[in-house]
Amino acid sequence: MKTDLQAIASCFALEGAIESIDSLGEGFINDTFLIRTGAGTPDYILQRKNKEVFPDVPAMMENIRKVTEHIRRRVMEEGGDPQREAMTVIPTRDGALCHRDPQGEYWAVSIFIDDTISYNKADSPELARKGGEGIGRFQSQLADFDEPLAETIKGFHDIRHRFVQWDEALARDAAHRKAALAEEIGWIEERRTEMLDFWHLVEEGVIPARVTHNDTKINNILFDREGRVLCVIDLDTVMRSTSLNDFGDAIRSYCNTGDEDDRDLARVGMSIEMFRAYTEGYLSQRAAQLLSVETDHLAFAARYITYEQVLRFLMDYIDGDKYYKTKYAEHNLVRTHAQYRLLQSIEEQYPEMCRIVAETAAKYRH
Ligand code: ADP
Ligand code: GN1
Ligand code: MG
Repeated sequence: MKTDLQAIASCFALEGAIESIDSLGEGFINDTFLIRTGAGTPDYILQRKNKEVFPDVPAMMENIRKVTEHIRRRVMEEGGDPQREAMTVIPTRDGALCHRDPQGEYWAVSIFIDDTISYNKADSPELARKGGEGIGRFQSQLADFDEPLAETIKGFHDIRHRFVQWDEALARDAAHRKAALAEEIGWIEERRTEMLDFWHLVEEGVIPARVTHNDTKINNILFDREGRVLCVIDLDTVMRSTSLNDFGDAIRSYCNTGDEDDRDLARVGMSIEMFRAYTEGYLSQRAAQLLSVETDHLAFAARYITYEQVLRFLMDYIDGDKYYKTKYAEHNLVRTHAQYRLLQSIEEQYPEMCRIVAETAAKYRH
């Protein structure tokens, strides 16, 4: 049945008359639309939230409401523009944070932040530095957030949980692809122990839990025309975890010289220049707050999150492409190879990355 976007949009407390509704963005998870209204009233983002990925959309929207209200208060204290530097969730006309349509799909609306620029990778060290500052600022804004948050995706960056899913996916071999993937499966298995050893520090509380975004890839950040981070969006995965996730996922996207799904592996690699710049921006905001056990693991976080991404793309391919949106049959396998090439590049440059983090942390700690 065709979705009646107009009817769905009308359920929300929008200002102005709806002039158009068009598909928008490159997200892999939700379906996103831009609602244009006339001059003098805001435009809006309408999203079908993916209920296969997020089992409790109302609880997720409650997280987003709490977090965006907190950020809005902080932006106002800092003298910023709360309409552009914080996301604004628009409730339904009945006051709910999301609308459930007759097919059981969940929809949510927020204000569209216009006149912004988005990127898929950093095009200059300056942009990477500003990106690091922006994520540092986001984490600082939420440092005193003390309300409960629902776990919107169970074990999202918990590699022990990911291995349970991985082992199940291999056992199921739902798409009968496993036999052809011995080499790729080996990439995951070779690194299983070192990844679990790292995660053990999180499980033991040695590395503390903080409120983190968990999906800081560069296209989840809106930049202004001066190249500053205006607003961090896609808050579906804001939860308590380790702040290292946000650093690692940002490095994975900002510093890749190729595309996340590049077929030409010669283009893929981690730019140490971008790494230095992002680290500089991030630690300029966060070095004084982070424990040394956190800074000591920042460089490793880039390995951890990139490894996890290889695992997730490969697992989805083995499962028959159920999780991520794909554009062609082998897309998840191409993504796996490109992310693995990136992981190798990060591993090769790891000693230098550790040196850069240590020097930069020392510079900003006091
Ligand atoms: P997904 O979870 O599918 O990645 P996102 O929340 O990231 O969905 O939204 C997809 C894209 O829509 C973003 O990358 C961004 O380009 C655009 N977008 C989403 N929310 C807003 C917003 N409030 N203002 C402007 N653009 C937005
Ligand atoms: C997804 O939602 P989006 O497209 O911003 C995914 C991330 C992955 C990323 C890979 C909820 O991000 O975890 O790192 O794709 N989000 C979710 O590009 O699974
Ligand atoms: Mg997104």
